[in-house]
Amino acid sequence: MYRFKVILAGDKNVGKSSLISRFCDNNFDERIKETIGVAFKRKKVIVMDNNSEVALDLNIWDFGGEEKYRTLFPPYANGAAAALILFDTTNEKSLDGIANWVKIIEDNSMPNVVKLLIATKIDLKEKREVSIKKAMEYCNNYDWCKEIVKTSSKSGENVEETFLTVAKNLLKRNLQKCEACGAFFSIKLKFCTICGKKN
Ligand SMILES: Nc1nc2c(ncn2[C@@H]2O[C@H](COP(=O)(O)OP(=O)(O)OP(=O)(O)O)[C@@H](O)[C@H]2O)c(=O)[nH]1
Ligand SMILES: [Mg+2]
Repeated sequence: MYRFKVILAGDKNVGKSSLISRFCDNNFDERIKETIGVAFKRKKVIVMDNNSEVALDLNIWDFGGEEKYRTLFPPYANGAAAALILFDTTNEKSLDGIANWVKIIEDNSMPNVVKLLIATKIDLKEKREVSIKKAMEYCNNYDWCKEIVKTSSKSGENVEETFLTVAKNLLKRNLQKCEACGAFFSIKLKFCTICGKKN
């Protein structure tokens, strides 16, 4: 099992904890409490690659978006292999925070960190303030941002898919398949950690 640190970033109330709760426990609570500081969950994900199943252990770190916790964010981003950056489609102001979250992530996470921009609460159509088109314009200055993933933790739409995309990218950026035995091992190594053959 390969373990990766995944962090969620975004302003207060954008729906970070709700996304994690839907993914890890298939649960949604309208009265969910704000996150105090930092919280943590684990979930195993199976990814298919080259006809092989690979199990990844995602260590998912949740973060309280409230201003008073901001000083905790850089150390929290330390060593993250993937970062989900959330904005709330019912709150235009939450888009403005993105640049700051991205900067701290790029300064503190792994150099090849997988970044994904997530639009939340897409079930609340009548309250929508941010169109995906507008968000896309805003994010066009990031070369890594090819698409915005549209999610609803209430309905579950695209939640599983989001984390599967993260897992696939983690695999692609961090692991290689041994040509001799078929096991996966770090792309930083020349020799397979299972059979010892040179790759
Ligand atoms: N309708 C709807 N409401 C949502 C969705 N996701 C979150 N919410 C609601 O939005 C509010 C904030 O959600 P949280 O998950 O606590 O947000 P957070 O980003 O973790 O907030 P902090 O911990 O304070 O940073 C709660 O009332 C949730 O029920 C969604 O997809 N649809
Ligand atoms: Mg929270």
